[in-house]
Order: sequence, then structure tokens, then C-alpha cells
Amino acid sequence: MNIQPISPVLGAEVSALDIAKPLDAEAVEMLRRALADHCILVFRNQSLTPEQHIAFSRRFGSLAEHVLQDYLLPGFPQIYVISNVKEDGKPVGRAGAGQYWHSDLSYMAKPSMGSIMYALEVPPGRGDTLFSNMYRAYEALPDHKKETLKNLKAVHDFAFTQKTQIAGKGLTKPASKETLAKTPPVEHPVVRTHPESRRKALYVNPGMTTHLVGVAEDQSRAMLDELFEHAVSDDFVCRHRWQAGDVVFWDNRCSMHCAINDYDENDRRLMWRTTIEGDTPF
Ligand SMILES: O=C(O)CCC(=O)C(=O)O
Repeated sequence: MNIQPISPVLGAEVSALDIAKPLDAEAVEMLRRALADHCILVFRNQSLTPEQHIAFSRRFGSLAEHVLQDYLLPGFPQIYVISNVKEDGKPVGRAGAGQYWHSDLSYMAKPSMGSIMYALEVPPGRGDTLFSNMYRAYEALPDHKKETLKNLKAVHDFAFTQKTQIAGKGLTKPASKETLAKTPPVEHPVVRTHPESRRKALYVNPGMTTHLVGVAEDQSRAMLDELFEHAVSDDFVCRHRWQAGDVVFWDNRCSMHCAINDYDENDRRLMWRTTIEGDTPF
């Protein structure tokens, strides 16, 4: 396989590798290392069955079932379907998912380490996904800000995501009381250390982080807004233009992402995503 950076900001393309086939331990180790270094890995021209997508994903950890159970692929609860496609009038997946900056499952005590998205149908030139490099966002902060953030924790809350990003948009069914009960607010360090690269990364996101622990409300809001704006500045962001057959593996420990909704309901966009479980951030 070849692994080449695709932009000065983040991301590497992995070529000459068919991920539908079983991988040896050495290949898995190379991919793991490249992911921790580049934040996202792109594999082009892949063709995967659900079983192959799951088998590839499992080489990197156990798979989580998404908390929004209505959008799992029938027979394959490890695959979360993101799509605007309707069959017989019924949505085949979740429309409009992730159209705000976030890091997957940051509202869980053990958030996801990475997610692997496979594009089956893509509206040409539309429906891109933005990724930001949270190592770089952290590293670019002035020393006094790094010092202020050093021991701070932030609260991440799925109920907040539901209220601010999901409710009222008419695309996703509201989360049930049971789902909300399974996802109480959690606290994570504002700056986390990547367990594999040992680099520090900012770990707050506008879609799921509500406030800083022990900081007055207005100050917390101002500090978070400043960090969010900083983290999505051009210096840290890269745009992935999907083609059918692309697989993008993103590392949730050192990146955020945001899906762009610039297509309409007649443009078919169909993506499958597996979600790899992670550890408690430190
Ligand atoms: O559909 C996309 O491009 C990304 C959706 C998303 O944000 C996610 O799967 O977490």
C-alpha cells in the first residue's frame, strides 16, 4: 500500500489496498499509525458488502451501535445509514446528519475513537464533508491560552445536540426518552492527549459541548465560542469531495467534521458508517 498526504492541513490517501480483503497485522498497524498522524485516511474505488465494511472496521476496535437506533442498516446494527434516499416513501437512513461541527459520540463517557464512512451514492460535486485538524488547532494557540486550558474540563451533552442540532429541523426523529436517559451529560478534558501519537489536541465541539466546568457561564460561552471559531479557521480545515466508492476513516480523537447540505431531495446521497469504540479521554 501507499500512504500519501492529500493536503498540508490533514489527511492521507491510501492507495493500492483493497480493504474488502482481509488485512494482515502489519497493514493494520501501518493504517493505525497513519490515522493517528494524519487524522483522516481516504481509500478510493472501494466496493464493500456490509460484512466487509464491518470486518475491516473491527480490525481497529469493537464497534458501537449508534444511539439513534432508527437508522441502522437492517440486519447489520453496526452500520449507521446516513442518507436522504427514500424507498417506498420511507427514509433508508438519517437525512441531514452531522451538519454541524462535531466529533462522534463526544457525549459518551467513552467517545468513539474513529468512524469509517463508505460512500455508495453521492450527488456529483455536492454533499462534501469538512474536517478540521484539532492537533494543529491546539498547537497554534498562544502559550498563555494553552496554560489556561490545561486543566479545564468541558461538559458534552447529547440532549443539547438534540435540542440545538436535531429538533425542529424535520429530518431526524426526536430521540426517545430512553435514548436521552442512556446519554447523561459527561465531562472531558478540553485538551486531550491522543493515546497513540501522544500529541495534544483540542477536544471541544460546537455541536455537543455545552460549557466549561467551574467557569462562569458568560465567560465559558465566550471562551468556547473563541475556541470553536479558531478550530475551524482555514488553517486547520480540509474539504473532502466524495466520489462513490470512497471510504474515509476519521480519527475522532484529533479531528472534528461537518457535513455540507448543499444538495436537494432529488440528489441521492447514501453513506454507511461504522463507529469504533474508544477510551476515556485523558
Ligand atoms: O454525512 C457526512 O458527510 C458526515 C455525517 C456525520 O457527521 C457523521 O457521520 O458523524
